[in-house]
Amino acid sequence: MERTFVLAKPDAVQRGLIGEIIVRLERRGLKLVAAKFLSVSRELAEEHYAVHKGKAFYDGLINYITSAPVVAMVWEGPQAIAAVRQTMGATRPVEAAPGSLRHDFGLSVGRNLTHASDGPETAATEIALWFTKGELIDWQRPVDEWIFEGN
Ligand code: D4T
Repeated sequence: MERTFVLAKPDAVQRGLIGEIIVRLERRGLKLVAAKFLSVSRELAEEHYAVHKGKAFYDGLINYITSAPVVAMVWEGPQAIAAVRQTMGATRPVEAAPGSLRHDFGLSVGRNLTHASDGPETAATEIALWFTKGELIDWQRPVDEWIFEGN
């Protein structure tokens, strides 16, 4: 089973879209294994977005992610990384598929509502950056046999 890191970014929190993000992931069948509401420090933001340091949009990105609280989450399921990115839609909302969250609620790449890990290595790094091991909850959900084939 795969795990992926998801952020409801400051714009999603300010716009009252935390529930919308969670309901879409729950409805898809993914299982929540960790969640917390927090203000992002500059240090954490810079570590999370280290790969983008030096790019033209970097300073704006750091200011944006530290500007208001976020909800950090870990979701689990078969191919959870691909499934969550598909539910979120392309990074640029005007390129996101109709029905995806960024399409349905977004317009600007710099206000694109969510973050989701883009591969197994980033998922592992991001989960370890944002959560302690003790914050990741292993729990059983009987309905999984009706969602996950071969569970
Ligand atoms: P995140 O990391 O926020 O989920 O976005 P993506 O994984 O979908 O996209 P990314 O890493 O390419 O970009 C990280 C973050 O930077 C913002 N951004 C990106 C921006 O403001 N201007 C840009 O031109 C790009 C490419 C949006 C997401």
